[in-house]
Amino acid sequence: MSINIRRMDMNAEGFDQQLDQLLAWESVSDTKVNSIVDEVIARVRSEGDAALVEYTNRFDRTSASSMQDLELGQARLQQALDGLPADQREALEVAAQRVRDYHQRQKGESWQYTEADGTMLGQKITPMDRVGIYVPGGKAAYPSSVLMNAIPAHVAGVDEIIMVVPTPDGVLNELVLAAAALAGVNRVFTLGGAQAVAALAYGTQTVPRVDKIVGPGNIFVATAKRAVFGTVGIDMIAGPSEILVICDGQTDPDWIAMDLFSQAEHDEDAQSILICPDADYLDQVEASINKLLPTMERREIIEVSLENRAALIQVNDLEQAAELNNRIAPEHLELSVEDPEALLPSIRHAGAIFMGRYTAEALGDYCAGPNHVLPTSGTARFSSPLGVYDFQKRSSLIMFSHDGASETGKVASVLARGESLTAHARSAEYRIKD
Ligand code: HSO
Ligand code: ZN
Repeated sequence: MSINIRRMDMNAEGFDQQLDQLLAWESVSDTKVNSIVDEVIARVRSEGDAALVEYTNRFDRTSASSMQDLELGQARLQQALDGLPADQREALEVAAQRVRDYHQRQKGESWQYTEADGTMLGQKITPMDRVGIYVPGGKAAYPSSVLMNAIPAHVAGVDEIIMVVPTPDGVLNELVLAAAALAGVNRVFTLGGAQAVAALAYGTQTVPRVDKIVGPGNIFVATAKRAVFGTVGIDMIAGPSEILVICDGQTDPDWIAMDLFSQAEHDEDAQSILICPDADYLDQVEASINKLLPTMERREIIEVSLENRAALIQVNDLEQAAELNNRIAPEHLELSVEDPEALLPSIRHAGAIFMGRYTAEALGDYCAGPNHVLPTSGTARFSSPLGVYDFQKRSSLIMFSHDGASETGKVASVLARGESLTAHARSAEYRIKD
């Protein structure tokens, strides 16, 4: 039995409408979830640790008697790292090192310059004091995401990185703890859901309040992050994974089918799109999909994802493929073509661009080096991968010499009087030389 995948032709009538339908996805906002989350946040704010212990015992079926039972020390993280099979430990270490090397290059530097009259202007970069990293529990617990969220914060110079991870039924994920040990996480609390987000945002007797919360989570976590935004910073609210492949029709179709599966297996809402100028090649990839699907462990998820949200799209040429990519602005773009560098100037919007037939997107998810936390749902039009810059902030520096204060003060005085703000004007005028 073959599965049903949408076929589209960019030059056919009605394409624009079909494309809108294909891309339609809205993050769910549920009034019932909102009211539960509001109540959880309010109770954590007013009762602190006691509410955290109660919610955790209830939602995660644990039997903690105090917050002491919900914190893991550094020794426990190190124990997880030491207990890993050698191949897993080595892979995790290589990945952590590659991610660190890449992110080192993103560090922003402070700068300043001096004008002729001695006035100095500049920009000072300061890392955040403390950040919180949310790591989902259960089946969506990805050690790679611990590395991708914590390492940029560590490289930025954040003083304290606090991780929260739910442990349903008290079950700990050893790989997640090992990744935390490698990534420079300072404290770990086995908390999850809206209560963990509230604890990080407002602080409790035991959990210190942070300046920013990053990391993916379920609808309760996403709703709680939205609710505390403003009190703390948050990263983007991620939508389902997406992959868009532009292929010239010369790559082994099995490779492309598997690349599409690799994002489809994340969840039923994930989106996989292939664009190619060669209709026969689209047939070949479809045949590969049907051949390989029965061999996949997560075939049920892949099948739903492909039937609901995948598309095989024919275009005239690679330039038209690039134009379509720019309308979609995908999270991940694979340029599976002979000369990806020639096509690169035409690509304007994508979270990450994987160039050439050998560059499987999956490598980027784990160990290429760049971050795998990327803008989804078309937001690559205006936002960027998670990076060191998300954990640093900028302060402006201004220092006038007496000459500078006098000259520039005259300008300020005129503008202030134009706004009828006399204190501003006089404050500047005091410093004008006679
Ligand atoms: N592709 C996901 C990240 C990930 N993949 C983690 C495997 N593990 C982000 O879109
Ligand atoms: Zn992935």
